[in-house]
Amino acid sequence: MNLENILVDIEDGIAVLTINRPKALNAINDQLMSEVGHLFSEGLDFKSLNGVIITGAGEKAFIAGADITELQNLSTEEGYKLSKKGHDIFDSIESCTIPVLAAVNGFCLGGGNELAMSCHIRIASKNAKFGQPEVNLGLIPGYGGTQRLIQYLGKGKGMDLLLTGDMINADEALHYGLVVEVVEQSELIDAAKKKIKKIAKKGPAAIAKTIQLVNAYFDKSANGFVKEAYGFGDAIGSDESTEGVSAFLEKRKAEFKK
Ligand code: CO8
Repeated sequence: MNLENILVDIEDGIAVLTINRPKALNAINDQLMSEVGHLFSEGLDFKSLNGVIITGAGEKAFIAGADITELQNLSTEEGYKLSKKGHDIFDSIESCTIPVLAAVNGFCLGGGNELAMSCHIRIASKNAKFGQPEVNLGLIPGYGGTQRLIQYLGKGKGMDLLLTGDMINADEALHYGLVVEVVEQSELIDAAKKKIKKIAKKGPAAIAKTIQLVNAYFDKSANGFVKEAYGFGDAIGSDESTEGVSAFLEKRKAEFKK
C-alpha cells in the first residue's frame, strides 16, 4: 500500500511511525486510518522488530482527532461502519505482540487520544494536551474513547472529560496514569526508544503473552465497543452533529437545540 500520510523509519529494530498531516494537526482521515490498518496487519514485519513508536509530525500536535472535514453529511450507517473500522484497526494495535508506544508531542484529541490509548504505553512531551472533545461537535467518541478512557482514568475523571470535552495537560495525564512519563519535546523519541530497548531485553514470548493477558482483563461479554459504534452512527446521522460539525468548519460557536 502506498503510504501518503505516515512516514515509516526503521532503525535498530524500532519502527517510528510519524503521522504526517501537520497542516490539519495530523487529523485522521479515512485514508490515514487505512494506512494504520495496513501497517498493523501486513505492512510491518513484527518478527524483526522490538517495538513501534507512533508520533505526530511537527511540534504542535500528536493527532487533533478524526478529520472533521470528513464528518459532514454522513448517514447513520456510514457512521457505524467508520466507527467499526476504527475499532478493528485500533484493536490490532492493542493486540500487537510487540510493544507499541505513543510518543505524544502536542494535542492528543478525539480519535488521536483513542489511537494513543490503543497503544500499550504513552510518553508525553510537556506541551501535550489530552481530551475527547466530540461533544462540542454534537458527537460521541467513535474509536473506542467511551471504553478505553474509563479503563485508564476510572469512571469519575473519565466521565468528566467525556461530558465536558475539557482537556488535561501532560502533568495531569501523568497524575491519572494516562501517560507514564513527561519529558521535553526534544527528548521524546529518545525516551520512547529507551523504553522499547529496556523491554527488548526481556523474553519476547513473555512480553507477547503479558500484552495478551492484560488485554484479556478488559474483554467483557457485554461489548461497549459495539454499543459505541451504533451510538456513533446515531450521533453522526443527527441534526445535532450536523450543526456541531458545520460550526467547527465555519469557525463559529455551535448552537445546539434542546
Ligand atoms: N480535523 C480537521 N482539521 C483540523 C482538525 C480536525 N480534527 N483539528 C484542527 N484542524 C485544522 C484546523 O481546521 C486548521 O485548519 P486551517 O488552518 O485550514 O484553518 C488547522 O488544523 C490548525 O488548527 P487551528 O487553527 O484550529 O489551531 P488552534 O491552535 O487554534 O487550535 C485545536 C488547536 C484546539 C486542536 C483546534 O484545532 C481544535 O479544536 N481542533 C478540533 C479538535 C476536535 O474536535 N477533535 C475531535 C474530532 S472528532 C473525533 O475525533 C471523532 C473520533 C471518532 C470518529 C469515528 C468515525 C469517523
